[in-house]
Amino acid sequence: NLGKILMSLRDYIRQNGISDVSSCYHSLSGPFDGIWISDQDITLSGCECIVNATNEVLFGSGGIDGAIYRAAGQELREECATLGGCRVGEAKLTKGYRLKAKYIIHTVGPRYPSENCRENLAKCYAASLDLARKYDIHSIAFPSISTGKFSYPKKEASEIAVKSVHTWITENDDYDIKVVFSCVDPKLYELLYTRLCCL
Ligand code: AR6
Repeated sequence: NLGKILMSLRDYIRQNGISDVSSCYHSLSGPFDGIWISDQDITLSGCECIVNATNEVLFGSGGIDGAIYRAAGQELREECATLGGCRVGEAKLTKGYRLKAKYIIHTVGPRYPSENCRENLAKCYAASLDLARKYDIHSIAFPSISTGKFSYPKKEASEIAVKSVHTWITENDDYDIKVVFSCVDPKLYELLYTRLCCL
């Protein structure tokens, strides 16, 4: 219920244009073995890098993709157009433009159902973290990839997300990185939180 009240408050604030306070009341919980969870809109994240759940042509208009393009501005579209697309399970990096985040990592989640969708979803998290490490990024916010338009069941997607991020952190324990799941959907928040508590 608290999640629903916060979502309504967030909508009220957005509709009334009081955007500068909307980052003040989000909750950040953790760390759960190095991983955090937040109910904040990812476009407002204070992390050095945010991850975009996009499509193969790196040109979206709805969901998280649309929100990131609107917040980052036209220059982001222009840079994305030079990247030659992105395959499912892979990741590409751009600047963050008008976002607080310095970088955006764009990854393409699998549609559900599809061949190897479980492996491909896990690959999105690992590929994004590999790229973050390559660019010396030390804080990164993830959305719940594929759980919107691409219809991945939320419970299974949450298990895969937590497992793949946790595995990556364990395998890269020489590298200091703060990973945040940025989750505006109360049901997903609860599922991710529950998985994180089991670590
Ligand atoms: N902050 C955090 N999470 C968000 C936000 C936000 N501002 N907005 C949405 N979400 P989706 P997909 C969550 O559909 O399933 C796009 O149009 C949302 O609650 O954006 O990977 C692309 O262009 C959901 O749980 O991504 C592709 O064509 C999650 O983000 C396609 O949709 C992902 O929802 C990608 O589909």
